[in-house]
Amino acid sequence: MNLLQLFIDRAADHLDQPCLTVPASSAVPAEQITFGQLFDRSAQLSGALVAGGAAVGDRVVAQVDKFPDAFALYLACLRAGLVYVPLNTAYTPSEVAFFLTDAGAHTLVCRPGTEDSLADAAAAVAVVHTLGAAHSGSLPRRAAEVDPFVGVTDRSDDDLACMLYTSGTTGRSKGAMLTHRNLAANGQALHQVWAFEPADVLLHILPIFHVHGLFVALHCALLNASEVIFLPGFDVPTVRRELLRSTVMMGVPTHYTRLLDDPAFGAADCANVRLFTSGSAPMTEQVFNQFTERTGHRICERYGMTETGILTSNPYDGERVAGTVGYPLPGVELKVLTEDGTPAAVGENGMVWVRGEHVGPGYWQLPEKTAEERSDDGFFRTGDVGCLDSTGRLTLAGRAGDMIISGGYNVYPKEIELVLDETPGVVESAVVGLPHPDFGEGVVAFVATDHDDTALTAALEAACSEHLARFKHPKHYFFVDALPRNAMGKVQKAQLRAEHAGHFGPS
Ligand code: MLC
Ligand code: AMP
Repeated sequence: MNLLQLFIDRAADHLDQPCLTVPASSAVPAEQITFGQLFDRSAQLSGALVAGGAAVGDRVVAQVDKFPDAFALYLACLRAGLVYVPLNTAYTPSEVAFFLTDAGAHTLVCRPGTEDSLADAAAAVAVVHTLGAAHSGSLPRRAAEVDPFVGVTDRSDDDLACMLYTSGTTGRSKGAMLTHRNLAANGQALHQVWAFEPADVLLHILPIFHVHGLFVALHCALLNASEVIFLPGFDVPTVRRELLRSTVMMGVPTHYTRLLDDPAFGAADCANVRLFTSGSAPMTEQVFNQFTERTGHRICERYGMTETGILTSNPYDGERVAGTVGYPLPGVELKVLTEDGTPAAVGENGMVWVRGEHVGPGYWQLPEKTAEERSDDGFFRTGDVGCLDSTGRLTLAGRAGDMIISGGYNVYPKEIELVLDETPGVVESAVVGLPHPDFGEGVVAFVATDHDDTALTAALEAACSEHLARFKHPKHYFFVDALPRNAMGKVQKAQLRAEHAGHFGPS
């Protein structure tokens, strides 16, 4: 079944009720649309995409800001059976070029004003449209000229709905494919375990180009036909104001630490809220406890990933334990295996493997990579290390690789090292994450060189600006004569992390 049909069915009795409310702010115009208007809008945008020649199964890549039409674009793709591929707005043209080519995209929808910088990248696609706030851009203009696409294209559960790029350990991103079934199963499981209620109002503070903001948050709201307060970004005063009439907020740990950094934030702000959830990055016990002390709320931490959706959650009614990510969601089979493939004992760390309807079919056009991460009996290897307690509650210990999670965004050191190593004067580099009070982990680079530090810093920053989204840029460079290596010749990243753990101050 087409996922959009599920949303339309759930909202059938609520078409005149508010769906997305954008409060007045400096970033985008205030706007409110109902469920009926959202679905109509998706039909109009779908009409424009199809009129441009996009056919069932084609990939539509979107790099757009956050406003109601951007969400309608996602639904427009579902409606016409197109595969929606959202991109982080921070990605540079050279990053976008890779995604367009790799996805074999038919259409690119980008921000008004970025067409020129994306012109080279867009040579790979048949159609380029722009989409901005307040119905601006060529896509809405085209939509006004053509007939809306009013039907919902028949899709089987196994057909692709979306593809989200997730950085690979080899430094290149992989397209994680997600089917209509994967998304429907995960949305319904979350809607159930977080006990959504008819009067819920979701405060939406996340970007809508990742699983967390697009699927976890918005699918729950759509399945519940709930109003969403749709904030274009995260700023503490606006969040405090809008929390007053919200019942649910989903965030990454950085959102919670920033709220706690405001000494005036407290229980009065949260009087109407029934559920705060956190995920995408580990939340420290300290933040969990401080939040409880200040507000009386125990944040419900959950764990997931792009390839699989959300896997576990602390219980809604039972005990939410700081530092743990709770129990598998309904439909999620989860096991922890030691290196020799046997089940880990209670309390023993091992690799987390998962299976279920929520797990995507693999990586786009990478059958070998897909097979590498999957066991013969269909379990997916998450790359996360953790342990189960005697009740089946999961605690994560970290990642098997050296991925950094900064403010909820994944950063793969290899991708940055490749850019740094290309810079004249760099012998070699090692990128690691150090504890950071705001982002959880902050990206830093150790650069082996005999060049002048100042000139080299400028050259490294220029190289990063050309090739890498800003959130991936090292926030500090350490210049060294040589990188520490072990007897096997492997760079000792753990040593670098330990020696410089206090660089950004107490975490
Ligand atoms: C922004 N900056 C970051 C950053 N975000 N640097 C490192 N890490 C980050 N996460 C930098 C910018 O490049 C810029 O740098 C400066 O900070 C200010 O930019 P901004 O855009 O104003 O930032 P801000 O709005 O403060 O963003 C912080 C944030 C954002 C925490 C709100 O990062 C965010 O929305 N994170 C959520 C990520 C998310 O949704 N993850 C879900 C992945 S799905 P300069 O140098 O220009 O000043 C997933 C699965 C699952 O993981 O389980 O959910
Ligand atoms: P992504 O590839 O962006 O989907 O990121 C998924 C990764 O984020 C997971 O594999 C985990 O390593 C991490 N992650 C998500 N939620 C949590 C959490 N609650 N605690 C710790 N790590 C998390």
